[in-house]
Amino acid sequence: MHQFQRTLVTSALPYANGPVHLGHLAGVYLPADIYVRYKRLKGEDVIHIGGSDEHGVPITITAEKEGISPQDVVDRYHRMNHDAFSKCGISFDYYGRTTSERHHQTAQEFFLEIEKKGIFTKKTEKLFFDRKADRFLSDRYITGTCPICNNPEANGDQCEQCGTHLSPLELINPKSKLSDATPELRETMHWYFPLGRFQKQLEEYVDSHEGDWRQNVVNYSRTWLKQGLNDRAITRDLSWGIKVPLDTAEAAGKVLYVWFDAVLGYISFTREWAEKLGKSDLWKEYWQDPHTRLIHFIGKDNVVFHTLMFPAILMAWNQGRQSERYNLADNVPASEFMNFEGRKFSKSRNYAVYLGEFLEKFPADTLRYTIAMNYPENKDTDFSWQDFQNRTNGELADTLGNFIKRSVDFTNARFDGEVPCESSLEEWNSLGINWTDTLRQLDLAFEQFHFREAASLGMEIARASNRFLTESEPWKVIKIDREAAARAIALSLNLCHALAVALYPVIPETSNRIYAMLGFGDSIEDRFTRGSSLTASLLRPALSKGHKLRPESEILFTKIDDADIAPELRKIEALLAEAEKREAGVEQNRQEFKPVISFDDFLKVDLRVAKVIAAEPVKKAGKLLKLQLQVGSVTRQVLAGIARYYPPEEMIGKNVVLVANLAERTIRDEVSEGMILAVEGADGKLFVIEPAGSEINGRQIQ
Ligand code: B3M
Ligand code: ZN
Repeated sequence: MHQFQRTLVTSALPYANGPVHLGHLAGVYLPADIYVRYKRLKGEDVIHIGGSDEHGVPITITAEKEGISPQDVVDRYHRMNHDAFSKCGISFDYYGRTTSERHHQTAQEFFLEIEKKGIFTKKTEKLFFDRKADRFLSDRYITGTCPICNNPEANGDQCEQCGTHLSPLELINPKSKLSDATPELRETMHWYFPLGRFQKQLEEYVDSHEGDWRQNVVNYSRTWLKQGLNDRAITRDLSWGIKVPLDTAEAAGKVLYVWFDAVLGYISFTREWAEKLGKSDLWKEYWQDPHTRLIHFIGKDNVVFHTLMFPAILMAWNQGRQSERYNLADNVPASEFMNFEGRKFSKSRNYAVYLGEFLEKFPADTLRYTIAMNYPENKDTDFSWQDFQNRTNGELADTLGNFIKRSVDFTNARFDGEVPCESSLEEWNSLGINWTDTLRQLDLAFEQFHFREAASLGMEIARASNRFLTESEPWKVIKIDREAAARAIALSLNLCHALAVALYPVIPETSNRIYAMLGFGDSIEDRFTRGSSLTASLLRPALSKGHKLRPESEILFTKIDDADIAPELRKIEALLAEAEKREAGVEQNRQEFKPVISFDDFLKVDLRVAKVIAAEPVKKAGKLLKLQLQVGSVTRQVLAGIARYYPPEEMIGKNVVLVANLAERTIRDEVSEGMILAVEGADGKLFVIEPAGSEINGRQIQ
């Protein structure tokens, strides 16, 4: 084990194809931010790199739908997400975009290096091509009928209705989403990354992290490894993306597969960060110095890209090199999912609370705290408005906010806004808080990504502080023993300071407001970069006698009334109702009824039960069966368009419903004396309606 000097933290690059929602925040961005803020508190060298994933087919689909360019789409969502993150206090050192020049260059550099080493393989395959649009169609651009559930709007990669993963070749009646044309199969050549060649190295890599990686991360990776790693296509026939950097005919019109380029974004953005600082080589210390720790924060759906794909790409780069070798990730803390009011967030179904919108109504720290307390570390968790309201009102406002305000107000009112006396170590250690244990537990919790526990430990200190102040009653005691009151309030102020520090990674803005009330002119970030220490802030009182507070206090948290969240709850209800309707399939079979008719009109239709006594195909009319029906004592001949669904012999003996008084028609020289009733199934198949009962032949249906 080597000593780590530096940490590079990355957060999954959200697609710039929609706004990020609370689920993303909970799984990736908040945990990453809490982690880096903690590292900064400890005075460690850490940077947090993130940015937008701006390639990929869904972006071009959005662009086409809206009639704008893919660049317009990514410009919009890059800005939107970047804004939402900064409002939420997610402190990226750099937030890049995969459309940047530097990124294109970096990704191409990797492609060329691996190509030069002869690692890629090339394969020709048949893919759907849209002649009208003159384009190859990626899976997402193809729709058709699902072979499993007959959903007529299945996508080329998956059927949303039954959840089956599909290949476009399996779709019945495939159609191009671009032109509605039926696509044709055409040959095309692509570059493949032979993951299998790195199988052994990857197995060793994953094995070496057994025990320090989360079990789910090891398990997902092993499931893939056990199946044996296959070649993965890393190019596509598309125009939006990073061009395959070769001047050959076979490279024309091809771009890198979005996942191949996206993971390299972490590197490009670190380079851009360094360039922005005017130290263009600094990025190498973060990627190529083996004493730097690399941590990827991601959601569980992205695990294998980070534990197998990306490491394999780096292994391919490193192969045969003595210098400029890249580090592999030391940890990949992948989260489970945070649900929303008991259901999965779903962008496509609009079942989500978007981060930007949320922060227009409620402050970031109340959200950060609630989400930290529901961090989906080992299992899926849930965000509910009720829980958000309870935590805000009870834990943040009543416990933390109230304690800070009472301490500061009392000092300002009765002790001239100054810390009235020195607090001793002995007093500090008699508050009912074991500081050494707390510090150790906090450190473990933050370092091992147990963020729920870290936030709870902070809140425990707040509870103990609140209890101490309430029990020591300095506002009463001061009337008889000013010194005792001074000692109690000095301790309380020191507790305010400790709380600001301990809770800083989770609620940074609040911590800085506490710092300001305590009379510090600069932020916690500034003070800690200049050498303030976490240990010192917790293990002993930090404020000396005479330390001046700011004369005004403020309310740190506003309570949330039922009325504040009522509209949100109503919105959920509407969204849930919609989702349920969709699930029940009501949406799909929306009933459109014909115009109303009178009862007399209805009585005009003579419906009879009839029995099929003979059936044969009609020559030159492949759809039709000629049926002889027994209706009471008479027989009728009817032509029915059911030949594709019923062989003639299967019809014989069936009871059917005959429209007995329909005007005669002649079809293909055959007379049809009525119609039989049938119903169309999901895929257009007809089912003949068969009334049950043996003594009903010839009866009228009423
Ligand atoms: N954009 C997928 C996602 O947002 C993808 C992550 C890339 S990380 C390099 O879930
Ligand atoms: Zn299906």
